[in-house]
Amino acid sequence: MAKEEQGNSSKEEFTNRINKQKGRISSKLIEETKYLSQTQKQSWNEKGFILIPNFFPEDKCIEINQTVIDIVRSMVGNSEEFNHAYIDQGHIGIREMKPSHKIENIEDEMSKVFRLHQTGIFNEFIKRDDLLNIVEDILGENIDCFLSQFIFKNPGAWGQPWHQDSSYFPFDRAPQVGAWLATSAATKENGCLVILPGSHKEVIHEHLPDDRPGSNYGYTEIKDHDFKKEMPLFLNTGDLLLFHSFLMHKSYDNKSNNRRTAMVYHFAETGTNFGELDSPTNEWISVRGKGLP
Ligand SMILES: O=C(O)CCC(=O)C(=O)O
Repeated sequence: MAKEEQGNSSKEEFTNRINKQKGRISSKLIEETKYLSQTQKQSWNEKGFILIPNFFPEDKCIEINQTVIDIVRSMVGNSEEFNHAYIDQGHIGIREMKPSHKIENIEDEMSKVFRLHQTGIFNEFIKRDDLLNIVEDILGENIDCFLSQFIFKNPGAWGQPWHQDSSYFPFDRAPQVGAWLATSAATKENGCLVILPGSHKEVIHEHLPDDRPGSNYGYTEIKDHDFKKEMPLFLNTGDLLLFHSFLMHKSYDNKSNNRRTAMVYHFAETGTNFGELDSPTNEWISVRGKGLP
């Protein structure tokens, strides 16, 4: 089988797996709250997200970006040959499929780094009380962080098409909470996130393979929906978006000459059952409540 056909067939297998979640519903609303303001509660229940401007200091965002670059340089330096994916020191690094027009260093060719939240500044972030208080009002007092990914959106990279994160999470309960921290400014030109407010109230839709040439493995797309009411989120460095895992979202292509970066975490209720075979990118760590040692 030609290399490209192999890629297509594994993309198809991946999409079939994703679509096992089709039709699931997560209509649970926040009722009692301890920490959220009335406006935040309403935003979550009606729109599926909470936006917190200026959540994390800019110098700490720069530190996150630099730490990931150091991880990537060491990861690729430790590897003997050109790879699409790298595994090193517990982290998983994935290269961008679509080559950037501006390559000087290995980080200019990367797409994502997973499994960062066990240590250092990445771990400090997920233990912040001001973050976990909000997550507690949504998920309850027993909380795990199960996924972390740093997203390099280098100049020329495609945006991720419309999707619902729960399509990736074949768990026994929902929702999960995504926390998308802008570690650089996110603009229309450099590929900001775009959401469809209120779409978290819908079921998981069918996701089809992203068939753009050079699109990343794992990108799938909702096509059976009207997205005219899309809302781009132009964010400053340090702004935080918390979003429901059923919320439809995508990101624009990076048409600028600069990298757009984000540190993204996902939280679930402790005790969530992930089925027989968990994704290798997941790593379950208790951050509050009964799962703590
Ligand atoms: O940051 C991006 O470009 C896309 C991120 C996204 O869609 C996600 O984290 O699910």
